[in-house]
Amino acid sequence: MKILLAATLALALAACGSAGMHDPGTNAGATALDQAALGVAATAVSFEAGTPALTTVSDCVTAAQHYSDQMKPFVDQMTQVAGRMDATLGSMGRATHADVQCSAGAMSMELDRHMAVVCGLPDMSANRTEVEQHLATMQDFANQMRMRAAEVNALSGSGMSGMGGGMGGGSGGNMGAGWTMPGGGVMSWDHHMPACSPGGTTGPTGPTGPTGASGPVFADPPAAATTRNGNILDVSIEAKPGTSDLGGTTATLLTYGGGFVAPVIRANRGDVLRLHFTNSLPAGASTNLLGHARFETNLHVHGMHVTPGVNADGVAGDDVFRSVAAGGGRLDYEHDLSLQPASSMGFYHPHMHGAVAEQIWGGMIGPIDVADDVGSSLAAYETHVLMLKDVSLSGGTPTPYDSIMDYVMGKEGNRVMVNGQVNPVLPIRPGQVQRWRIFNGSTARFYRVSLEGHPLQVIGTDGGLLDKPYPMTEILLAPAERIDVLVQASASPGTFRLLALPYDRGGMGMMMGGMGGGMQTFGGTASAQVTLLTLNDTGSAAGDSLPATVNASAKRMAIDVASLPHTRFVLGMMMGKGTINGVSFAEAADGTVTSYQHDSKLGTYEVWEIVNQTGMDHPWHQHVNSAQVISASGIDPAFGPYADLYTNAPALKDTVIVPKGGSITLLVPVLDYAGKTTFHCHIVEHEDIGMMGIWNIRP
Ligand SMILES: [Cu+2]
Repeated sequence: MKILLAATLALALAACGSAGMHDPGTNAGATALDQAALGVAATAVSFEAGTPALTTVSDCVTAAQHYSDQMKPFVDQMTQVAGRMDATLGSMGRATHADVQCSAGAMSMELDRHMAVVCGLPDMSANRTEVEQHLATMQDFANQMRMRAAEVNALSGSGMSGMGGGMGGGSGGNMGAGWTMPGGGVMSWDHHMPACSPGGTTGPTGPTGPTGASGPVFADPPAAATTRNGNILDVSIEAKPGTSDLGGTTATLLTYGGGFVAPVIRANRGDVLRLHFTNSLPAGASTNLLGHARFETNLHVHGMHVTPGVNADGVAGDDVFRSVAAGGGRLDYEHDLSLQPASSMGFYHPHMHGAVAEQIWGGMIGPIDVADDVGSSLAAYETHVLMLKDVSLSGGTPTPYDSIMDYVMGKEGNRVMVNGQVNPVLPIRPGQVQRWRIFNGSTARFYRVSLEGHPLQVIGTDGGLLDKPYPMTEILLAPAERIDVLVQASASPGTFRLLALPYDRGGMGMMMGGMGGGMQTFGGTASAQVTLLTLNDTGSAAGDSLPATVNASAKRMAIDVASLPHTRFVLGMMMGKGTINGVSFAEAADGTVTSYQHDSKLGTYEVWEIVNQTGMDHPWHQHVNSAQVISASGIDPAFGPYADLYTNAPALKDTVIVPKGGSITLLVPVLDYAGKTTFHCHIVEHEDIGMMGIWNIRP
């Protein structure tokens, strides 16, 4: 049996690209299309009659099929009509078609989500009430989609001649909270319809950019306040609730320092970075869905080659097993960056097992930017930090983790931001070369990054600079991955969008074992195209050029891997838990830890083969030591360029995508620092449900 939910979504979102929009066939047959589509809307209304009984997982699959079949004509209809509106409504078309498509996509995704919840319940009979609630919501969405499709049809059908009276019959929605059409018509969506992504063409706009393009003017993250004494760099970091403007909406978030985006810590190789951490998140909060204290936290430095234990002076290193109490708990950390590569890029974020996802989702992640060596030729380029992060809000706060499926699927937000801004405008001069240090600070969203009309010249990754620029038309960026790119603006002025192209990081297909087999997926992890920022190429020409060489000393490690110890790590998901080699990381109330543990000997090299036996991509992350990708295999075409880059360039990676149904092999140096640390999936929701193990590096 084929699961069509993901396909339905793909259909809705594929049409968001311009190709579908300007399909001459769609335009030519506009009137006939409307009639046909209205015919569909008028007849396909009955969900009750054919709804299958739900008692087993396979029933659930049947139900998924049923709802998918019911939804498909409406999604089709809306995307087709959207295309027609775009072609015929001229200047007003841009917003309208995007809204229609976006809503179709969002509804489809929401339907997927509810289906995933229903089918993911371990015992359907025992959770009858919950199942019925979700089914009711799905029916409601499907019915609403039918009504909205009719509404869109009525509007666009009469649109050319009378937009003012454009709302046809069959609406039934309230007229207050919709989107206003030129000429007075209002397209309404009921209050409980899923929100539309503002990250594309429909987001709220701020002040007008330098010229032409509209949106807030791009801003780098603020720099963290530091005190320097020789190579001692002191930084105070406070976790606390704070209020920020996110693309025109005021939101109360979990922050570092009171605002979002978190400040960037700028350090040098050779610094002793002393982080003075205070946890001012409120004490006394309840435990979360997983049973962990919601606001207990700590501060991990991701991607830093530093000790995972305690420093010689007794101060904590990057010890992720310590916790800092809410309500004012303090801990000082000390990180000796003498062995940290220059030009590398890291993060600071919580690593409190069971609460990581909620805290990062809520806003607690910030970049660490390790400077270039003095005299680097890269200093000549205008450089920006791009911190990518998504969130959804409900009632002005991040939407809560309220089902185990939030953890199984990983949460993606409908508000996709760069440095807390929605689609900001970044000015560049014709011919100018800019350097962008791009961080994926999302909990679960993958970004398939591409710049219209321009290659991205990749010059660095997680662990520092590459030997030369690697031109890429697109590259995947999983949670916690970083790329350092040069962009040379076209000599011809214009605006160019930095996009996250559509990508499907997979779903629950293989988890549900035996329900049709293979790689079929359902549960909405397919993401639509999003505009991250708009590059405004304007002004006087610059005479910049790209470097031929970036870091002459960067070379792939040439080690005969055949003689090295070889370990296989198998990633799995089962019954709402993530596993490594069959073991799910867990911490009992009395502190007892259950974990898969891998022991290594300091001063050696190892080969790690990481195998993904789930239907979903997992970004593998190991602490302390960055590794070289020896081989990578996956089925998604978007994984091809990624695998090519990392198996050929001298890249040091601490986070690597293990694609659905695929595997990666790493050459792992085990150097310089002994102690106990971890490896885990960096869809941090998966870490929270146990896709983590202990890495014990023996002296
Ligand atoms: Cu994962």
